[in-house]
Amino acid sequence: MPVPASYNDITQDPTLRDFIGWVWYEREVVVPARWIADEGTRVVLRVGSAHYYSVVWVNGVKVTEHEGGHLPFEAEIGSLIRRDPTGPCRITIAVNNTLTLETLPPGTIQYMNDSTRYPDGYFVQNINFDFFNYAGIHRPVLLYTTPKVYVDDITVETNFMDNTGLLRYKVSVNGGGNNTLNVALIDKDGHRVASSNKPSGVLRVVDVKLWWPYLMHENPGYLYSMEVHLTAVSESSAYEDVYTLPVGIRTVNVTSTQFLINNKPFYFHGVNKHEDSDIRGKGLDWPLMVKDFNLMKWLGANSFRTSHYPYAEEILQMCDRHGIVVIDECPGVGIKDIRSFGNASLSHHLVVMDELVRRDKNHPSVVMWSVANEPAAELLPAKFYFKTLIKHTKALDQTRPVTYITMTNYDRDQGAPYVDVVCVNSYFSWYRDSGHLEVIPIQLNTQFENWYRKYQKPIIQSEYGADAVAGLHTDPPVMFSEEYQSALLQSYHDVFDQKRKQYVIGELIWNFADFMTTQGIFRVVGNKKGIFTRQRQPKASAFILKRRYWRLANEMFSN
Ligand code: GCB
Repeated sequence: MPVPASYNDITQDPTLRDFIGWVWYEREVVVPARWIADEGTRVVLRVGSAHYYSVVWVNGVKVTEHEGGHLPFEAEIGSLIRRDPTGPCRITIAVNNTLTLETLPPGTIQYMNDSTRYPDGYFVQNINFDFFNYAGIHRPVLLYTTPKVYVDDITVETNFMDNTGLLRYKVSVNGGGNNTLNVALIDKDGHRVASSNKPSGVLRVVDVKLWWPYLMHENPGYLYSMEVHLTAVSESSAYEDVYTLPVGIRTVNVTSTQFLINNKPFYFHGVNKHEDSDIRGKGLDWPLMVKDFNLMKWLGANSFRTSHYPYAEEILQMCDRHGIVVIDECPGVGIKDIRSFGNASLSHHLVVMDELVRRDKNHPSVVMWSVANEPAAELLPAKFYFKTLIKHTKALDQTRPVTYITMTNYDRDQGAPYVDVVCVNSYFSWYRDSGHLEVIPIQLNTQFENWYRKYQKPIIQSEYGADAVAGLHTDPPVMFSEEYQSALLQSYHDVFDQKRKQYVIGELIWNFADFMTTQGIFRVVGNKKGIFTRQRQPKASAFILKRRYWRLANEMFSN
């Protein structure tokens, strides 16, 4: 089985495509002899992500286990491989994709006990989310080394005053010893613009070049390099560790009507994505990733939401470099059952936010955390659940706003008082009033007015859209044709154009591309709400959005 990739679509075997349970990956590798010989080297095994639950062994010895399908985990394996320095290193990873009421996303296993209708022991996996539960090792598995004393983590928070950039940082070192640290900030031309020898502090950057979003500035995505140089002496050995972190200097603020980046109003004109494509499923794929960035830039999109789980770090690194703004969503999708609001679910959700913030906190492109998508926010336990979750996330990161994506009626949403930005999904003239495009102006207007009147917070239309089968044409527009999708989008846009003068701060189309879902009577080989097909070819709607997004960009640029 190739890695990285989902295993589901690789073979011709239908039982593997729809498999639920444990699968096993195993491979022998040869580790460089000097890694083994040098006791002062830490050898780390790192898994970018594996969906959903993983147990990892090296040479038959369990080294770690991890819950959660979209974030990295690692284990130090140096002492283990030193036990048998001449033998190969056998890495075994067992992965289980079963979802329960307490996983994120949640699901249930349902046994079908009627022996007149189902074979013995027959069960199905039920889920409450609209994408295929692809499984396997989705991101690269790496072996890397550090010295025994090493840079374990860096946190940066940025600000600026007039022309001076302020970079507050903290470096944590693990492994003890007598350390010397040198921290330097290098600009794109290779000039050292600030430095320090303290583990934490503030670097001042004169004539700062700020990090700006794509299409908001002629030089978007400006990154400095923060070079951290550690030298340490421990038990009479000397160690040296160097880590380079790309740093963008920018601020994010929210008022009751605006989203500000570097104190200027930012309007999200972007997309919702999925990690999804033919054959590889959710596996990381560089050509696909670069293609998607080219398409987003062609479209004039300045942002996307990582619906409905954290994406690969490589994608966020691209966002930093290209100035694409990100709403970073955790896998809290499909939390519908009241039993998924209990303590066990909440504590796992808090751990996932810890892992997510630790991984993504230093990306300038990430401007907001989304802790969930369309939870059953009307249930009473949602109040405590979201209050706790949002408070926890704000304590982890005091610089970014926090939201979750809602579809609950504004009057019954228990968590809305705690979010910084209201993010609403709606599908007028699709799931309700199907075929009646004429209701969009009134219903969308009512939606915005109600939410704003009640909460006085800026609003993002975090999803809207319609399925369109590429190549299907009807005039007058009929559902599932390219014309209907285009007409629906345009009706939404008319209302956005009125409300963005007031408190609507963004619009994210559902979806960037068609994507695979579970089989069901509402989906014809997947969800077809993409403005691009799954193979990344444009539908008519893509050209409508392209015209609109470039117009919006020109407006923002000239302001
Ligand atoms: C939604 C969900 C998204 C679905 C979409 C749809 O509200 O957030 O995951 O795919 O609607 O197409 O139904």
